[in-house]
Amino acid sequence: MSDIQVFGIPGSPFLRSVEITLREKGLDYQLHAMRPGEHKSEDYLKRHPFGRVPAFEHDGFSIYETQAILRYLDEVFPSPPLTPGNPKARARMNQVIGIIEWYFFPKAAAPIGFNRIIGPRLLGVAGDEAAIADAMPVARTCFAELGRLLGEKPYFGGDSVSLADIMLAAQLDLFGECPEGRELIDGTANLRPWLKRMTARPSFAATQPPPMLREAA
Ligand SMILES: N[C@@H](CCC(=O)N[C@@H](CS)C(=O)NCC(=O)O)C(=O)O
Repeated sequence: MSDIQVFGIPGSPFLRSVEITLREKGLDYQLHAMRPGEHKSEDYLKRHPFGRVPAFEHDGFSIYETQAILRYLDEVFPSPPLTPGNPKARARMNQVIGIIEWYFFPKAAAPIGFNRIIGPRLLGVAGDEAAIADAMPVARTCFAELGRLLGEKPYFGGDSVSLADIMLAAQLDLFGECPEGRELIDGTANLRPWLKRMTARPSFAATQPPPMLREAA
């Protein structure tokens, strides 16, 4: 039996991507749920020197960076596969993961989500409206591209769920909890039905963010 340990702050979409992937593969794991701030503790920084979540350990092998964790899980536990076999479909999956990491999360979801959701609801600090307004143009570009790349397909990698679908749906399920997120998701015709399909999966139902992040904005 494998020993799988996951470290993170509940509510983090990156942490949720790891938990969803584990559940899609039917793997048991131990979640070390941390409080906000604990990810900067001396102890945790030994595991993740950049002080971010999640971190992961499997049979003594420690690793951080979500996509590295997901790709590792998909190789070591290949069933069901979450990486398309076809090179073009795999490239699309990788492209979407790149968009999440380089544009969507740091330039749109982090500034908008922090100032609209995490700051006011979790940390009790008022949101910075100028930071939200500044992030909207790149957020719009992200959604236009994500809608185009999904096209008529059921999932980003084709006919079955891929790591990109898991990572993006975990992000959008939380992002959709603020007015800007809802407007952007609903304004991209194919994304709302795709997100509904993704969040209906048992792996998503079992990894809900804390209710305080979900309250109607
Ligand atoms: N590239 C990292 C990003 C992880 C990340 O930014 N996680 C956020 C939570 S969703 C975090 O740790 N934020 C805390 C902070 O920046 O202090 C990964 O893929 O794991």
